[in-house]
Amino acid sequence: MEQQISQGIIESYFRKLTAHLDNDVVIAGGGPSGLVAARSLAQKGYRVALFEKKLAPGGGMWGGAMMFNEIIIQESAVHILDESGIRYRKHCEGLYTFDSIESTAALIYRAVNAGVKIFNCVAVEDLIVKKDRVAGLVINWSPVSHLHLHIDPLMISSKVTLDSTGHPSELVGYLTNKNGIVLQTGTGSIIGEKSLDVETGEQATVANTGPVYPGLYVSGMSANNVHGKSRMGPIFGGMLLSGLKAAELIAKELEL
Ligand code: 48F
Repeated sequence: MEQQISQGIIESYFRKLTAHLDNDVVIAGGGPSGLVAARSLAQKGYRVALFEKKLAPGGGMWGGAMMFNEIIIQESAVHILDESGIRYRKHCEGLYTFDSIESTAALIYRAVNAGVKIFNCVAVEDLIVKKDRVAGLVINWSPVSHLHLHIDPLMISSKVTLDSTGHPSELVGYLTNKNGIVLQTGTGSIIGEKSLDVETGEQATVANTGPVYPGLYVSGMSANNVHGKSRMGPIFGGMLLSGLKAAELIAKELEL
């Protein structure tokens, strides 16, 4: 019995991992924008793997604002809650509240149920860059970097990569710090996010979602950090809409 339990877990995990050594899309970071993008791409029929360095995907959603586990969303993004089966209530004209636990769990479930394979506790520590194009991820177990263990990583190939690592834009950082390249923003480095402004931050999150280098897209707060736009605090419509936009743009590139 004990041997069968171990064998079942090891075999099914490695079946899953082996099936995702090569992908249409790899996503780094399982916050709201990454989860929505992942689900939408899987629903369109693409092979999608998402790598999340923490034990639980969900990023900045679980804690709501200052650990008050409620989130605000604007009218224009409510349709994503409807599609995900997340309940909400009207707070005032144009703004709705919803439970951060129900919604985070729902976004994770919907992504996996649509066919996304999520690998948690796995940190993306670098990119594969070939012939001036990002061609996938370099990954390692998160505890390896926490414990500063000197252990080489593994590689995951992909046609397109999405940086949805939130505020630090970790993938774009690896690309610019190591390769001396110029991003499609016209700069050779991340500009860095500005202080909080809800309206411009929300608008910029969606506007700046897109490619920043051949093979590499940004979504969510990563997009604002790369382009030097404002943070917006605990309003999440822009994050969800950014995920949808990233999926649409990536699907368009993959169709070509
Ligand atoms: O930060 P996060 O939730 O990203 P997002 O989709 O949403 C931002 C909002 O949560 C909030 C906000 C809204 O007003 O400003 O901050 O842009 O999720 C990012 C996820 O990426 C993971 C991280 O643990 C988190 O779950 N992550 C970060 N770096 C890595 C990573 C990495 N190198 N490898 C794997 N996962």
